[in-house]
Order: sequence, then structure tokens, then C-alpha cells
Amino acid sequence: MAFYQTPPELGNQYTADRMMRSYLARTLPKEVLREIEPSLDAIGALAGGPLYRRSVEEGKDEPTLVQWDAWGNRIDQIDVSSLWKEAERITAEMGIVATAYERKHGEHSRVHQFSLVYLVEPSWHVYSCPLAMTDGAGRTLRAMGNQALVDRVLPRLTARDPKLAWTSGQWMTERTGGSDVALTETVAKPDVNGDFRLYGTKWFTSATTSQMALTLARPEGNPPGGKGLALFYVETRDAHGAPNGMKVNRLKDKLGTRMVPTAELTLEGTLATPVSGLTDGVKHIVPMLETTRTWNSVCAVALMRRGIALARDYSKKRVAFGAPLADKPLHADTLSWIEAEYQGAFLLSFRAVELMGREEAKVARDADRELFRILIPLAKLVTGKQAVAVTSEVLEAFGGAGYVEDTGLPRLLRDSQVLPIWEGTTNVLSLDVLRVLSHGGTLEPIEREIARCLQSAKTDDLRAAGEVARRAFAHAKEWIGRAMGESPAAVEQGARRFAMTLGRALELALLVDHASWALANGDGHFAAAARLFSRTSIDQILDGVSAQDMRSIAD
Ligand code: MFK
Repeated sequence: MAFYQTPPELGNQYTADRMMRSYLARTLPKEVLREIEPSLDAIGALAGGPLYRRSVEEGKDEPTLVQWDAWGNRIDQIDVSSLWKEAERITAEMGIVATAYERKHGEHSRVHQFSLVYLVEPSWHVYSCPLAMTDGAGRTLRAMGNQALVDRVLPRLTARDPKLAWTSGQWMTERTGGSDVALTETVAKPDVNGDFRLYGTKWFTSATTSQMALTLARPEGNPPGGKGLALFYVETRDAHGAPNGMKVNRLKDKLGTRMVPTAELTLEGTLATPVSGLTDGVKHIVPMLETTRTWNSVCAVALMRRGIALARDYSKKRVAFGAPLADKPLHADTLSWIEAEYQGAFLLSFRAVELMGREEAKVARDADRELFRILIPLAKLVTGKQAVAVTSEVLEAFGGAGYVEDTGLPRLLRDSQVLPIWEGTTNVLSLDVLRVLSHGGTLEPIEREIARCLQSAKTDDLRAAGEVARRAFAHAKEWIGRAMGESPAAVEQGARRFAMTLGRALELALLVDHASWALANGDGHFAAAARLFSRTSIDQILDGVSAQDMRSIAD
């Protein structure tokens, strides 16, 4: 009989997740874990079962844009996939956004919420995109203290009834770019009742089907630069369902996230309400950026985990050269490497999540807030890069099948590739790390965090692994002191290596800490991962790199 390969399968994504279960057991009070576990179990079953199967089978179900109706009216109707419609329902009913705002478990509510996100994300075609912005909009409106908008919008963004639920967009990127947002060209002209009308083009508006958006525009007469921008609230349709003074020019034809309806918009008199005054738009949108960057990092970890789960299952089913791949030392070595990367990434992401939860529950100390500020860009930039590397390796672990669309595998890599790009590229986030230091911040929060983690190491091998993290951090600290003495250009040139070193050193320290706890509880798995991770490239600082050399190589 001809040979047919058995495909990989997934079980309940919560019960099968050793990392998540072990992490939650360490960090959550027992009663909190007991209370939230049924929701994790339910979403894990969905994500590893029916939703996963649909995500593979419906992998070509992309959004469409209908610009005109039969009678020539401009309607700009975007239709999304049926999986996205299902995701809308699941989000509301399972409280994927609401959990963080209801705050039933105080400071642990963010861990609960992001655990749900992490478990479901790879099975619903990046529905996390509108949800990240929805969450970001909720946090931003609260932070800005605009009570009228909070009252109008928050019940919608956090609704558990799908009929009431809204999502939000975030329209920042224009043709001038997504990084240097201060160049925004959209103009805001005063209208009645303190509202404005917006005129301009938004070049990348993800999840354009959202009912509302937060966006930046320059009130007429304001000076150039980020300070001269204001943050506006927009509803995308008027009371009759007609577009609010905007046209959808086209949907973007993207490498990945293909089920996300990302569009180019022309604003031609869009009614908009200022969120908080008529200046400082960039500063006012920061809570949105903090939130979406944290989501980005959790989604990076989720995609890594999904790829590894599939590759591991496949390695037990695929026989080559006389044995299952799982029994081949070289294959096992490759899977171990990506597992260790994922574990470091998981712990860094969820550490940021913990701190967000502490801040919102008002139990954060100054030290927590300082650490959170610098962890956001670090977690986003390090995990985004790891997700691309890990999912690329996952595809290779399947050989040719990993390169074939209807296995659902290539999507893992394509959807990962957006993670280092949107919400701030790796380089822009490296500069954000420098911004922390230039705005009165120090490296102390990281130094303290590493020291805290290493305290728990009781075995020689874990102490040695921890020492790698400590030395890498010390090298980064010494390098930046030297570069600052040299020139601003020298600091900028090494910013990415500096940030990567801090991020990976933190990941290693957190892994040592977790491994020490697990070892004390009879589980040696994480200690092995910590040993392996400590032998990867943690310290990425390059001493003696000349700016001239770099220019001449790049040229
Ligand atoms: C599914 C669809 C797929 C689509 C594919 C993806 C395509 C790409 C789509 C996108 O384009 S997504 C958008 C990506 N863009 C970003 O996330 C923004 C990236 N740029 C930055 O992050 C810049 O650093 C930023 C715009 C935030 C700042 O630029 P500026 O104009 O140089 O701001 P400046 O003057 O440094 O900061 C203004 C104020 O904000 C300062 O406060 P003060 O006025 O009190 O001094 C800063 O301290 C503060 N600030 C800036 N960043 C901050 C911050 N505060 C806290 N945290 C931060 N991260």
C-alpha cells in the first residue's frame, strides 16, 4: 500500500502546555489558579480542536472590499472571514478583553487575560490585531481621564454580549511613515460643539472594520512635530451606518496577517472628538503603544509555542532513516534549541504582563513601574525576532510540508514576520530603550531584576547559567557608559545590540529563576533549558566596531 503521512495534531492547548502550567503554578495564588483554570481549559480545548482545524481549512478565506453598491453609491463594505466572525463572538463571550477590565483577580487579571490570548491567538488568524488596539484604546481613554468617552466607549470595548461589542483601530501610520509619527500630515479643522473634521490619508489602518479608532491629526495652526499633533476619537460609521467622511482606497496586499483587513483610508471631513486637549498627540497615544506592544510580545510567544507543539507532534509521527524524527539526536537538538528560545521569551513577556497587572491594580511600587517602562520595548523587540527565527525553524522541521500552504504551516512564519515590524520596528524600539535612559531612567531596574532572579539558583549549573546573564548585562552597561562618552552617534549605532543583550540577559535570568523553582518542585526540565539557553548568544555587544567600517559595509 502507498505511504501517506499522518499529519500533526494538537490536543488541548492548555493542558498540553508544560511552560504555561508551570509558570501559572509558580506565580498565581492557588485559589486564583483554581478559579481561572476552567476558562483556560475551555479555550485550550477550542484552540487545539475545532478552531485549529478551521484555521487550517479556511486558510484562504481573506477579507474583501466592495467599494460601490449596484446603484453607484459608495459603500466601502469590508467583509471578513467567517473565522473572524466566530472570533468576534468568542472574544465577547470568553471576555478576552473584558477580563482585564473587570479585574476579578486584582493584579493577576492581566495574567489571566493574556493567558487566554496566548492560548487562542494562533487559531484565529490574527484576530489579536483588533483586540490589541481595542485594549489599547480602553487603556488610553482611561489614562487620559476623558470620562465622557470612557462612559460612551468602554462598556462597548469590554462587552460580553457580542451584539454590543465594539473593537477599536489605531490609525497612526501615514505615507510619511509609521516610525516618525511626528510627520503626520492629517489636518484637523474645527467643527461645531468642540469637535473637528479630519482631512488626510491613513496609510496602514489595520482592522478597518472596527467601529471606532484613535488617531492623530494636527489641529489647524498648530506647529510641526509630535507636540503639535492631537489625539482624536473617531467612530467609523454615522448613526445611519454610512461611512464617517472617509473612503477605503484599497486593502493592503500583505506578506502575512492576510485575514486582517488592513486598508488605506482617505479622510475627507471625518467627524472627530479630541481625547485630551489639542496638543501632545504622540505623548497621549503612549498607553496605546504600551498595550499593543505587550500584545505583540505575547502573540510572538504564542506563535512560537504553536509551531513547537506541531513540530514536536510531527517528530513522533514522521519516520525517516529508520526511526521517528523524535529519536534522531540532531532533530532533538534542533527542537531543544527552539524550545529554550521560546521559554525565555515566554517568561520575559509574562513578566511584562505581571507588571502591567500590578500597575492597573494600583499595587505597583516605583521599582515595578520603572521596570515595566523598559521591559515593554525590550520584550517586544526580542520576542519579535525570536518568533521569526523559531517559526522559520519549525517550517524546516517539516521539510517540504512546511513550505506548502494547505498544511497551515507557512502562515506561522508569515504571521510572525509582522511582529518585528508593526508597533515599532526593532530599531525604533531599541531607540525607545535609549529614550528611557535619556529621560532620567537608569539600568538599575534591570540590574535589580537579574539579581532577584539569580538569588534562587541553588545548583552549580544554574548559578553558572545565571552568571552568563549577569556578565552580559555588565558588558552592556559598561559599553553604554563608554559609547556615551564617545558620541550620540556611537550610542545609536550600537542600540540594537545593547537592547538585544539586555533582553536576552533578562530572559536567561528569568529562566534560571523559573528553573530553580521547578527543580525544587521535582521538575528538572527547565534547568536543562536554562543550561542550553545560557550557551546561546546572550551577549551581543560588539566592542571596537568602527562607525566608518559599518558605513562602508552598508554602502
Ligand atoms: C495586520 C496588519 C499588518 C500591517 C503590517 C504592518 C505595517 C506597519 C503598520 C504600522 O505602521 S504600525 C505603527 C508602528 N508605529 C509605531 O509603533 C510608532 C513607532 N515610533 C515610535 O515609537 C516613536 O518613538 C514615537 C512616535 C513614539 C516617538 O517619536 P517622537 O516624535 O520622536 O517623540 P518624542 O518627542 O521622543 O516623544 C514625545 C513624548 O512622548 C515624550 O514625552 P515628553 O513630551 O514629556 O518629553 C516622550 O518621552 C514620550 N514617549 C515617546 N515614546 C514613549 C514615550 N513615553 C513612554 N513610553 C514610550 N514608549
